[in-house]
Amino acid sequence: NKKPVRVAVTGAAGQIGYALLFRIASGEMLGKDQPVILQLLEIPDEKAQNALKGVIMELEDCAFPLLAGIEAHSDPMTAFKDTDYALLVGARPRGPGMERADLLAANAQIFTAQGKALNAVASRDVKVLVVGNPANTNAHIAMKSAPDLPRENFTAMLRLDHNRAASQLAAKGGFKVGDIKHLTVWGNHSPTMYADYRFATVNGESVKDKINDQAWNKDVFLPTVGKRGAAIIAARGLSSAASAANAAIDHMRDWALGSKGEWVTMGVPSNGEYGIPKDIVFGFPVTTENGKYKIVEGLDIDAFSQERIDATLAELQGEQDGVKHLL
Ligand code: NAX
Repeated sequence: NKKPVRVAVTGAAGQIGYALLFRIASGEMLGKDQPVILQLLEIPDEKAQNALKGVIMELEDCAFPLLAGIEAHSDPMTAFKDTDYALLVGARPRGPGMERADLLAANAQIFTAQGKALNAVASRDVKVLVVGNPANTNAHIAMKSAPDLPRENFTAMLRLDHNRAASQLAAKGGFKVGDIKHLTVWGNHSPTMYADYRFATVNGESVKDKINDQAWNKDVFLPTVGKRGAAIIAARGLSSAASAANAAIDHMRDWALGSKGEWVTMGVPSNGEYGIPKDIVFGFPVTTENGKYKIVEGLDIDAFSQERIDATLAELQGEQDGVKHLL
């Protein structure tokens, strides 16, 4: 019988939270033998705290055998106490008339405070996943605000983009989505991200050779994956939630339990790989084993790919320069 681990989730009463918590509690993230204690954080606002109470009642009503405890919090300093996993989902959405700089500043405040709280009270091995947008920059801010934690513990979610890319490729090529290996998405979680299937294989054969259509790559595939979030908002009237929660589960499960040699995409702080400056949180292909991830190195970057990587990097540098004075 395993000892319970502590999983903190912020924005727990939001729509991604609602699609996420029940799956964590049922063992889909950390395994069907791993008990969990949920430490849920919402803003102190009465409406949000009430909504959180409702979610907790529903979690109780599921009678999940693996759910060893549930806590409601309004302060990150208590929510992150001894936490082993932290899923930072809550963020400040863009309001009407809000400029990009205002959005960055509002989130910088949230993620500075949460980074400091993790630094002060979380497990020294805490695995942090930032989902709340702008996810890469928020992860960078949290990492910079937590100098006593290893920098590699801070990651951002690119897995939804990765999964979207896999599904588009499967549809185009008539592949089973689960057969696609060695796919990756470089850069920022934004429409500038570069989904790259040059190395992808299906049953050992090259996906690029099977599709062999650069115009489709450039004019259909990349824009479809890049603008998928907007397409979902247009269709549903709400942003992606179940697919985002699913991607968060995939990200954490693979990080904790290993990717068994397969590539997965994670936004992680660069150490200079592929010319990306140190500490920029960038989508890279990684493999995971024993609770650690490793960036796949030595891949050939052709001229088209370099151009895409440069564009998404420029956007990220702009964001991260824009918050520098706040850190
Ligand atoms: P919701 O607005 O439904 O929920 C967010 C919740 O976070 C709210 O209940 C709010 O009260 C709470 N919150 C806000 N600030 C907080 C703080 N400082 N501490 C604790 N809780 C706080 O949004 P939802 O649809 O759940 O999306 C959450 C975030 O995920 C958004 O920033 C969104 O942009 C981002 N996304 C990121 C994706 C990714 O791939 N990285 C994809 C999906 C999603 O768009």
